[in-house]
Amino acid sequence: MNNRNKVILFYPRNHFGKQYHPWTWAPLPILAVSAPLFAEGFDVTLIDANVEPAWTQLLLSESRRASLLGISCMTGPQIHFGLEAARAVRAAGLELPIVWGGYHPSILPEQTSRNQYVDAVVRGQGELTMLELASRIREGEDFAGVAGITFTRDGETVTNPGRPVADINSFPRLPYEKLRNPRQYLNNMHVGSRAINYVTSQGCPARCQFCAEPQVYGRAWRAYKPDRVLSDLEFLKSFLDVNGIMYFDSTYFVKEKRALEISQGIIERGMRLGWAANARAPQLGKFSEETFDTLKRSGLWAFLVGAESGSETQLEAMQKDIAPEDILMAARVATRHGIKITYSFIVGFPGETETEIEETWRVMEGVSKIVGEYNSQLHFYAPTPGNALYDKAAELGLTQPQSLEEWASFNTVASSLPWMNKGFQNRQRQREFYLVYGYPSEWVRRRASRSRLRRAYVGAASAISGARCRHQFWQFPVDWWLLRGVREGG
Ligand code: B12
Ligand code: SF4
Repeated sequence: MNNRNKVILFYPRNHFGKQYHPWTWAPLPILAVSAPLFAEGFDVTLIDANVEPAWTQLLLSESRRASLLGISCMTGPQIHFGLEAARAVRAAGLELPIVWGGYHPSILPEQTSRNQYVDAVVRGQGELTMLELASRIREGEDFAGVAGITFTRDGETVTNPGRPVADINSFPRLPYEKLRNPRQYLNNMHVGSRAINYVTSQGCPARCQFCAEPQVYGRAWRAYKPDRVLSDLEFLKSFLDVNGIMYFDSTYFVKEKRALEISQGIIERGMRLGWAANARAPQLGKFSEETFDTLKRSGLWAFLVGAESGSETQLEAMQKDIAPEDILMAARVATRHGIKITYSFIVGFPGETETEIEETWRVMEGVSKIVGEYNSQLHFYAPTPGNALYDKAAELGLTQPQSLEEWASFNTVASSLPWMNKGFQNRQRQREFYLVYGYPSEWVRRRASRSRLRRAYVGAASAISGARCRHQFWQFPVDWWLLRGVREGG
C-alpha cells in the first residue's frame, strides 16, 4: 500500500560507458532536496544509480510503497537513465507522480514537462518546492497550484509563477548519514585520503554564455555563512572522519572575507583538511597576502580555474569577462604563494578559428612554464541549451533535440557538432600529449617510477615532446602515433 509520507529521490547514472573519473561523488542535488523533507518527518529514500548496480529493483521495490518520485538530471546521460527509471516505474503499473528537477529541466521546463514520464518540473532551487509538493500529496491535495513548477495536463502546458529563491542558510544540513553506505563516497585523492564532496553556495555572479548558472540562477550567488560551513565540516569530520573536501560550488571565492573567515575557522578548530575549490582567474589578483597565507594554512591544495580559452576573441564572445593575461597572472600569484592551480580549457567553440585555438595552446603552455608542469585539462566544447553559444552552434549545424526523448540520446560532445570530428579531436589530443610530456607533472613522474618500461617510455616521450615545445614544431607527428600506440608501456 502507498505510504503518503514516503518520497523517493533518484539520481540517475551520469555516464554511458566508463566513468569520467575514478572518484565516487555523493549525489548532492538529491541530498539537498531531501534535507527539508527529512526535517518535516518524511520518509525519504535516496537512490544513487551511480553506485547501485541493481538500482532498477531497488527503485521498484521502494516505489511500490511511495507516493512521490523525484528525479534529478543535468543535460547528458542522466536524462537517458532518468527516463529509463521512470519507464520502469510505469511499466510496473505504479502511478505515483514523477517530478523532475535539476539544471536540464530548469532550462527547458516546458519541453521537459511534455514528456509522458514527467508529471511536473521543478524549476531552479528545489528544496521548498519539493517540500510543498510532498506536503500536498501527504494531505491528499492536488499540486497544480504549487509555485515554481511547470506541468502539462491534457495537452496544455502550465507554467506556475516562480518561487522566490530562499536563503540557503535556512535549509538544514545535507543529511549525508541518510545515504545508503555513506562511506563509499570517501575518495583517496590529492586533497586527502578520505575526501568527500560538499557545496557551500548556489549560482554564480558571472555571465558566461556557455554556462547554465546565469540561466538558472540569474547571476545571483547565494552562499552559506562561514559558521554554517564550519559546523557542516565538523559534522563531516566527526561522522566520516574526512580529511579532504572537494567544494562543488560553481564558484567559491566570490567574497574574499567569507573565504578568509572559513579558512580561519578551519585553522582555529584544528580541523586538518586538504581542499580545492573553483576560482575565477581575476579574483586571485585581488586577494591580500593574509588571505593567501590563511587559505594555504587551512589546507588549500589547489585553485581550480575555468580559463576556457587563450583567445581574447573567444573570451569576449562567451562573455567570460577575463583576459588571457588574467590566466597567466593567476598562475604566477598562486605559484608565488606555493598553492597549486589547475585550469580547464575548451576547444571547438562554434566558429572558433585555428589561430584562436593556437592562442589557447600558447596560454596553456605559458601557464605550464610558470607552474613548472602541465596543469590543465583539455575539454571539447559541449553544447548545453539555453545560452548564446548553443544558439550559435545551432546556426552552424548543431542538430537540436526537440524533446526530452531526443535529449536522452544527445551526445554533449562529439557527434552533434559538424566541426568536432575525429580528425579535429585527434589533432588537439596530439598537441595535449606534447604538453603532458613536455612539462611532466608530478603524477606523470610518479607513474614513470613504477617500472623500468614506464620510465623508458616517459623518458622518450618527454625528450621528444620537450624538443617540440622548445621549437614550437608540431608537424609530422609520427612520434605521437608511435608513442600513443605503446601507451606508456601498457
Ligand atoms: C559535480 C558535477 C558533475 C559531476 C556529477 C557527479 C556527482 N555525483 O555529483 C559529473 C562530473 C558527472 C558532471 C558531468 C557533467 N556535467 Co556537471 N556539474 C557538477 C557540479 C560542479 C556540481 C553538482 C552539484 O553537486 N551541485 C550541488 C547541488 C546541491 O545543486 P543543484 O544541482 O543545483 O541542485 C538544486 C537544483 O538544481 C534542484 N534540483 C536538483 N535535482 C533535483 C531533483 C528534484 C526532484 C528536484 C525537485 C529539484 C532538484 O534543487 C537542488 C537544491 O536547490 C555542477 C555545478 C554546480 N555547482 O551545481 C555542474 C553542472 C551540473 N554540470 C554541468 C554539465 C554541463 C555537465 C556535463 C554535460 C559536462 C560535459 N561536458 O560532459 C556532464 C554531463 C553528465 C550527465 N548529464 O550525465 C552543468 C549543467 C548544465 C545543464 N544544462 O544541465 C553544470 C551546472 C555546470 C555549469 N556551470 O554549467 N558534473
Ligand atoms: S564563472 Fe564559471 S560558473 Fe560562473 S558563469 Fe562563468 S562558467 Fe559559469
